[in-house]
Amino acid sequence: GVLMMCPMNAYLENELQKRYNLHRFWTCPEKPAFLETHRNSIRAIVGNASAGADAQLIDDLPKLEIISSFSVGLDRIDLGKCKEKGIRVTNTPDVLTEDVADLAIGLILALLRRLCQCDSYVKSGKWKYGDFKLTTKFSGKSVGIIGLGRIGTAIAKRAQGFSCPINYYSRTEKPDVGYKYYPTVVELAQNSDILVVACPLTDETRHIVNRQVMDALGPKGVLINIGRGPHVDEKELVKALTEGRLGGAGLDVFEEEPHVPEELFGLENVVLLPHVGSATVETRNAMADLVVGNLEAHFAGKPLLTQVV
Ligand code: 8YV
Repeated sequence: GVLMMCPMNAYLENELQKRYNLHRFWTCPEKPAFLETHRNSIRAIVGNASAGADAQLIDDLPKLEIISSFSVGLDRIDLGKCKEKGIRVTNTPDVLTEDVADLAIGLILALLRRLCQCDSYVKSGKWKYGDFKLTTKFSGKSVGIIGLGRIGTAIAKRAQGFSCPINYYSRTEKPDVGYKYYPTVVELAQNSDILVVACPLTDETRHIVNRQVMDALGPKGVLINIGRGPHVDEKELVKALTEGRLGGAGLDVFEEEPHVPEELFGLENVVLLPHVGSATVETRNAMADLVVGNLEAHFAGKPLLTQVV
């Protein structure tokens, strides 16, 4: 049996159903009773960025062999527990890199050029009655990236196309990338007009964008988050934005999705998206193929396609 944690993608659900005895966890009214009944038949879990597998669930399923995640981020899976119990873990890297990097650039442009306000200005008929106020140029602005992995690098390449100087922070300096390295996020923020969060969420990166970083970015700086909500101290972000200590924010992720702080709704210098970084038909299909491909490889005794643990 395969346990799917929450609704993700119709194509994925269909492909899983064709191959396996698929249990949709979100439709079970009595979860503890369900786990008790199926504890000896569930051999795989399919999770995503909002529902993974914690230590308790892993312990409740003694026949669990593999967790195949419909996401690149693995912060919802207890990886330590998986290592300890010899449970394999796979994710969906690479196939979503371009979409997430594209969306980061989209957020920057939407925020600086006020695309959403421009759109409603025209659609509401206001264009006939006045001028739209000037916005902020993107090309040539310095871009600071937290995390120069697959996604961070793809964002850097795109920003280079806009003639932006690129700075980055990561745990260690990368040789030969040609971008300016800063050993702390505060220094990165001090030296960047636009700060982009593109690292995995771990204990070390939780609230990596704190009040000090926001103040270093300053009233002309903008924050872009396409990583995970908890990378940013959201309470401090709301304060920094409402007090005018931070220039703006473009956010695809939040600390308690789908909850978004309502204080942000009225702010002109904020763009809010419902976690859609990888949400294109093409990419979600490719992610689904990887999830299924990993399960098939596992049950056929073949090497996994994208193994993490
Ligand atoms: C998805 C993501 O939103 O890959 C990730 O880490 O956050 C996203 O691609 C999610 O897992 C889809 O359900």
